[in-house]
Amino acid sequence: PFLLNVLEHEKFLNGVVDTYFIDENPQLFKFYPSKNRAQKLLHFMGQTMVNGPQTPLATNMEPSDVIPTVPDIPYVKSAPLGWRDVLKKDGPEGFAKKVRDHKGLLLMDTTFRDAHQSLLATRVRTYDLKRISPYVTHRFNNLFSCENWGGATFDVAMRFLHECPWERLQQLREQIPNVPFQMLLRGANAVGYTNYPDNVVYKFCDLAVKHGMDIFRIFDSLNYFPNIKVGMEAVGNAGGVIEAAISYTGDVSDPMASKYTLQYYEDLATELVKAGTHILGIKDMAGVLKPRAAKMLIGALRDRFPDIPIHVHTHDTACAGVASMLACAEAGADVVDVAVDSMSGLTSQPSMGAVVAALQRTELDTGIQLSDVTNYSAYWEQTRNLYAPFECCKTLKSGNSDVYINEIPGGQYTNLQFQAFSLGLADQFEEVKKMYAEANKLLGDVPKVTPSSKVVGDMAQFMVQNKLNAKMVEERVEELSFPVSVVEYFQGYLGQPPGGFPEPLRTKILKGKERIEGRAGESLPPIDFEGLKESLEERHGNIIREVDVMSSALYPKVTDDFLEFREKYGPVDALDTKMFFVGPKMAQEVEVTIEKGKTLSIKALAVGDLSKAGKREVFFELNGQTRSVSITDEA
Ligand code: 3PY
Ligand code: ZN
Repeated sequence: PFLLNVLEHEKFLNGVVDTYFIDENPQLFKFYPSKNRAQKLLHFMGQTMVNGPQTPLATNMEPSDVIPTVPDIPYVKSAPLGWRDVLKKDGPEGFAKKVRDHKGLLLMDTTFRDAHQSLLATRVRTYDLKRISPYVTHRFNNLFSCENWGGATFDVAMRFLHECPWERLQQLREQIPNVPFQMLLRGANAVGYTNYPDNVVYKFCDLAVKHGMDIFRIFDSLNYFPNIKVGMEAVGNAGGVIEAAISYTGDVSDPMASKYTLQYYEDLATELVKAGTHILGIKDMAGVLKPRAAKMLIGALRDRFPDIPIHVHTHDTACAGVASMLACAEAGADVVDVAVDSMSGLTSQPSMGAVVAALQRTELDTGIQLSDVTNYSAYWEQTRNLYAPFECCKTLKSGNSDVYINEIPGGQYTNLQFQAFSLGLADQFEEVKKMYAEANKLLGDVPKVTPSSKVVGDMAQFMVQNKLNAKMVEERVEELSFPVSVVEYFQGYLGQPPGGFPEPLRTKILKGKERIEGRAGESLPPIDFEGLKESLEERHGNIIREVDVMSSALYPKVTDDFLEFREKYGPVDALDTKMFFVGPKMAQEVEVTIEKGKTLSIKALAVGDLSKAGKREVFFELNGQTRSVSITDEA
């Protein structure tokens, strides 16, 4: 598939080639990949037709046949002004001040990130995000922000959707110039599951800003301030808006609470404000902030920090999200998180339409039109049907107030269920949820959010599989072989938990293994980006961009696989979603735009018989001409 570019050199073409020609022109031996993207796409489609989906589907539900209708936008030449224009003009501090001075309640729309991370296993593709982006630009210019990046989207984009997360960000930025973009940054863990060297976090934020990111919600899964601080500094240096966030757990309205009290949150908020956060984030990742607790917490923080905008995030797992967000708004929050109606509720965010309607004609009016929400929601209702194979919440048909007991984050709920199913523990999912609460206590009662939530989840599954309860774990700790994530947590790889590690459990589990007492990232040697680039080029040729190097620093194996896949199959992100997941229907003509102004017309014609060599010829019509690809039948 590689073309030798010596063949295109002017001197070579003119026959002026002496023996030094090659020595003097080392660039001739840098190869670039073949440009035949159309043939590669046919290859991908042929693979899907012969061997089934090229990305694992979670269930046997079929993506629906719908082509979601994009609502009309008014014909205007340019995008209306939005909060991003304020940010560009006034910078992060000026932006924060104007947000604080704003009278109505502002909304962040999570539809492009957390909503589908929580409901559809993060599988929504750039293709569907881009289609609705002009509508967001024109009808939702009042949004505080559009959350569209970070969290699990980075890794899932490459691992399962075979698309580049950086290209997603850049392409959405081109479509939505006026609404600030927001992302979720896991502090020193960036968009991964473990501490990275500091230079990775710094460069990651720098590249994110360069590709269009504006506001960074920065948290740490143990509320460990040194981990949050690394993220804050990285974002500040990159010129982004710093939204340092407290991960909320427990119940401040419970008079018996002894660990996660108002005082605990006020102290942490004070640290974040002192460290220079532009906005104070409250991240209620499980949706356990009850309305009364919301009033107490936001009220206390509002009194203490009258000048800092407060931005609250929640999940609607128990169906109390709208009530809580209204309570936050009344207690003085400036911004709350919602998802468009058809992508809201349950483990996702509360409904945008419900919050908009509740505040109409009040002092807190959001300035968003309910009819626009309806149109936006209709698009997403249809689009969601394309992702039917990932609607796996079989047990989550309704709200679940047991979240106040197990405190499972919204984003983890579906994941844990997937894992329970794949381990053959489907019937025991209830048991896993109960054990999750016990595992949390064993690990020291920690905030549970990526990656600490994974540690608690792994521990819970381990306990269910081995028929252990907390007491039995404590009694038999020396003879048990714990999951790697649990051992690493106790070693201190994620940071230090509030109140310290539980003893004697830690000592007994570690059995003399190394302990990190401070911040893990501090002792990690910096990544050599140049060296990494060279090693990527050795494997993939001369196609490596700065962003690929960064992706590889975060997820080496996933990035290698992604680059190899792209080399083999071309821009599969250009295919519509049903086609991407399950391939084309026979004889149906589809248009695929592989770049602006370059559209292919493709029709699948036939799949040939199995040859002696175990292959099948798959026939297509490509722009009116017959083409075929030869595919090994893996069955
Ligand atoms: C993530 O880290 O991806 C989260 O959404 C945490 O809530
Ligand atoms: Zn969330």
